[in-house]
Amino acid sequence: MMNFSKAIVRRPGRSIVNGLSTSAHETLDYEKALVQHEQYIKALEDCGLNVEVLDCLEDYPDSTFVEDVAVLTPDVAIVTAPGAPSRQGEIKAIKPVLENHYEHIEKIHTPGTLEGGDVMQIGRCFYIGLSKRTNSSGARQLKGFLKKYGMLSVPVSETGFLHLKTAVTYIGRKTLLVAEGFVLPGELEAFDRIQVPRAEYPAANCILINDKILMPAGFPKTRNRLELLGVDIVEVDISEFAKIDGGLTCLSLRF
Ligand code: CIR
Repeated sequence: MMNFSKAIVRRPGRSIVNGLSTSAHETLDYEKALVQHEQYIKALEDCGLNVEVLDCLEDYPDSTFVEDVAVLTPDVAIVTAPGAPSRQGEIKAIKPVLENHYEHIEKIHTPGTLEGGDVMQIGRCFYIGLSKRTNSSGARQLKGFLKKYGMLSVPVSETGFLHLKTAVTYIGRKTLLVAEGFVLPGELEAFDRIQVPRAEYPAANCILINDKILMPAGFPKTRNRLELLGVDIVEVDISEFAKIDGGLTCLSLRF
């Protein structure tokens, strides 16, 4: 079980239409994104979380993807060093927010890079994926901080996806939700898995919050498979954010 009581989100600014994307995409509809963001906050609240909503940062088009700028654990918050140059300035704005919640704050330093989307928490163990955004120095630094505060970590070899959690998320019951085509690295083989069909691959990015699973709307096959677990499902439409590779997890920090 993952027990969280709070979440931090950041409202998207108009500049989100210029957010980074790995594919050609339809222009993002800002008004619609704002509505979906509001619904996302409501969905987190429906999962029992108290949500702190931060103002938008127009200078940083991707700053609504707040998960990437910090790794939150029960005992320490780690401010990351985003691998995407256009996102590096986002970290200045998150530190003071975390100081209101955490006594202990650590920081990943260059040449290390690390984005929170590459970090999958399972209880007190954190799986750290290498990617174009997270390098081995960043992963090593995070491992050191986790060890210092009595937590475990396991490095995961590069997946070919944007972030580790683009391809795989933990949904409780010793089970991973895994995108079809993603070759599960040896480090994750011990878990049971539910496959997300290729046509529904954004649904591989779900969030276990307390006793519920938050999932993106519009993926009926994956929903059916999750329902077989007998778990409560909360759905939210994030189609505008998906246009620039945004998934469910990246829109919040949970702790
Ligand atoms: C980016 O490329 O940085 C954003 N457009 C999407 C970030 C998604 N973050 C995540 O999956 N943790």
